[in-house]
Amino acid sequence: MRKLMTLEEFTIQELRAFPKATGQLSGLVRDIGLAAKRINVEVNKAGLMDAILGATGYINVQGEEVQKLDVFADNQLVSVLRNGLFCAGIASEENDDILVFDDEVSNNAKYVVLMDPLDGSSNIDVNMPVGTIFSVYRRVTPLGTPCTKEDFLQPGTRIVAAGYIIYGPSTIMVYATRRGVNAFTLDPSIGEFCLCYSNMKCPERGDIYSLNYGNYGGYNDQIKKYIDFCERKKQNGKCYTQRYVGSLVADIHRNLIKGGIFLYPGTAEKPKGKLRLLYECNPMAFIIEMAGGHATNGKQSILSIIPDTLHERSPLFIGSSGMMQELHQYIKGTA
Ligand code: AHM
Ligand code: MG
Repeated sequence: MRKLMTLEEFTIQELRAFPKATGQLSGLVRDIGLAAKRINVEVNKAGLMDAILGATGYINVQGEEVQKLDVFADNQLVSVLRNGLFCAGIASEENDDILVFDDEVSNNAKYVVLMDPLDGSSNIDVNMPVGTIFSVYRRVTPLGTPCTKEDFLQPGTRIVAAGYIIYGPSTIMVYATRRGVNAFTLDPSIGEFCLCYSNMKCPERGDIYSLNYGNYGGYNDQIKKYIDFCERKKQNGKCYTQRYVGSLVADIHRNLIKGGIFLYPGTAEKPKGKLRLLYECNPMAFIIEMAGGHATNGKQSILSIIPDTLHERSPLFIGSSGMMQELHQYIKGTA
């Protein structure tokens, strides 16, 4: 029988190959994997439980209604990371400010974690995929002291590792470091994430473009022209296809595997669009770039943006490198 490598075995193999590594990052990712399994259990039974499904009635710092599962996911991640050994503090899309763990062990931890505990939560009520997104940064403040906001307001170029978990027909964790991108499917029979795609590469081209068409009227002329081009464009004799789940993790996961481009441009009303730089754009940009794709805000690489605030938003254009080049010709007006 073929033996599948678990996430734990995979991270141990990586450590064996790099004896100087301390194992802190691997430990952190295994902790996130544990929280993801707990979130997965609740997401799977969401339709059964009125107590979990639906809104809490609270409004989060983004001015949106918080779903109960968002709160559950946030609590699980905070709890494993707070009780673990490797994380000095957290910034979460669900919380206004950073959470500094501030105890002796945590103050000596090298890393901070930024996360969107349950992205696409408006999909919960209709049983569509949702996801958890995370990124890990090495702190810039001295070890032995509590982490500060400075540790979190770093550009994406400083990301050490990032990943997402998609709770779909199966539950998959995609995990990227500078050494590559790998995906692990949760095997419910043993309760472990098992390696299913190693060294993932985003195809240089695909035939999928993905955006919220409802915002078309608010886009600038360059973006409108690019979308019009997508409507006419053929790739290998096939027309481009428009696909939009409305759950970033699902839209990016599909494009990572099949090749494609995802756009969330700014509009006249919301020039910075909707997506959050630190919790959504940066981790996705890191994953896609480590897989050979590109991500920009239309003017510069997403990962090079120096953040001013924890919850700032950014337009996001991300996907297959060949399709991103095409888009940029339209943005620059040279197409
Ligand atoms: P959320 O963090 O409140 O769930 O919002 C983020 C989600 C993304 O998953 C998705 O890409 C986007 O919002 C969809 O927005 P829209 O409904 O405007 O197309
Ligand atoms: Mg989100």
